[in-house]
Amino acid sequence: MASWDIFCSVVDNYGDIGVTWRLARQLATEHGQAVRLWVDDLAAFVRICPQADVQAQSQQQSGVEVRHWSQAWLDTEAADVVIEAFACAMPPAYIEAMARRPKPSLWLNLEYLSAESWVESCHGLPSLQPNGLQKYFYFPGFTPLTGGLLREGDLILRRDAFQADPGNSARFLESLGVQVRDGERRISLFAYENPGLAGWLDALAEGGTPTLLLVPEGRVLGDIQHWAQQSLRVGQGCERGALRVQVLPFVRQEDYDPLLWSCDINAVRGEDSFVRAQWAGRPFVWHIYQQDEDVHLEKLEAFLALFAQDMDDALRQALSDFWLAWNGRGDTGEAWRRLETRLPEWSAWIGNWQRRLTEQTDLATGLVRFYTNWL
Ligand code: TRH
Repeated sequence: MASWDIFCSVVDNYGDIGVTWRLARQLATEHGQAVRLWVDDLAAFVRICPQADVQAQSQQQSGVEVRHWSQAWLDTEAADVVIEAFACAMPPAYIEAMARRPKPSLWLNLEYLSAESWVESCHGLPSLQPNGLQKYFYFPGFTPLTGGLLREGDLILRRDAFQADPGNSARFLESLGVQVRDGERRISLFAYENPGLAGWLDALAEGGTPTLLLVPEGRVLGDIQHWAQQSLRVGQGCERGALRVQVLPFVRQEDYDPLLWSCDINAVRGEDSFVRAQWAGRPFVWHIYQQDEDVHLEKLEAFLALFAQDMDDALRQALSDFWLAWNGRGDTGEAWRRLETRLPEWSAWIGNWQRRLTEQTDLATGLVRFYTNWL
């Protein structure tokens, strides 16, 4: 068993902590590693792990030692493997401790997920260090030449078992305060503020399919309230035409999967929820994290190019139009109406895509192998 230190600085939102917390759990529980997760913002951690203590300097959660990474760094023995998540700049004293060990630590910089083709050639490259430490870039990704995606060993089996009995989703949603109705299509919505939301909600309300939109509390709620012209709290909702909207509590990370599995379509964002929607195997739309100079649109196009490779032209066009509109480039309502007519093909495509992805080595297993080979 090796010791691992994962450093996470929360920039904003829940993606940094979401990815590192999921990885830490998997390394500890599936691979039997001794894992410490250093996080500088325990409030963000408590949001996705509500049983955690926001004050604790050190706590044990799901087999992981969670440490508060505070400004004043206390000397600590360095681990065998050190993951600097998203180039978060670790304490200089810790880096010295890594170099001082009889066998210096392996240093991995875990990068953000991207489908851009250059990722394959940069994954696993070394980055020379003045202190003799060996540091490598580790890129998650969608192809076998990348570091893969986070996927727990039993995830697909648990999902299949859950989806095999519709009673599971009804019970799960009822536990969140949702009254399910027979024959209603269900969509989950996790997004940033989105000017295109109203056009899509209008299209759903005016459409012919009764739809229940489930919205965990968060940044998109302001746009929902604006559209509904009323304030909405957790547990409350509104109805217009064919559309029923309900605001849900923000659930702990483990409960976000059953929410995705319970829906026919999922709107997701950032990085971790985007990956989880792919494992859910249902049609999804991605609200990408916005970056300066529209860099994010290149990443969106790169994913679409990979995902929609060999797709029928009409479906590819409809999908790409809606995804771009969702990300500020076009009319969401009009694009949705066109895409909706292709829902069966879209669902089938995602099923195949997800099956292909499961053939890849998952990120945590890949990291453990990388360390073993490096030894
Ligand atoms: O919160 P995000 O927008 O995170 C973003 C991205 O990671 C982005 O790339 C990064 O640069 C930025 O943060 C700083 O979206 P993401 O990645 O989907 O993370 C959300 C996490 O929250 C994910 O682990 C799922 C979890 N979650 C819950 O635990 N409960 C919930 O109810 C919901 C809706 C999400």
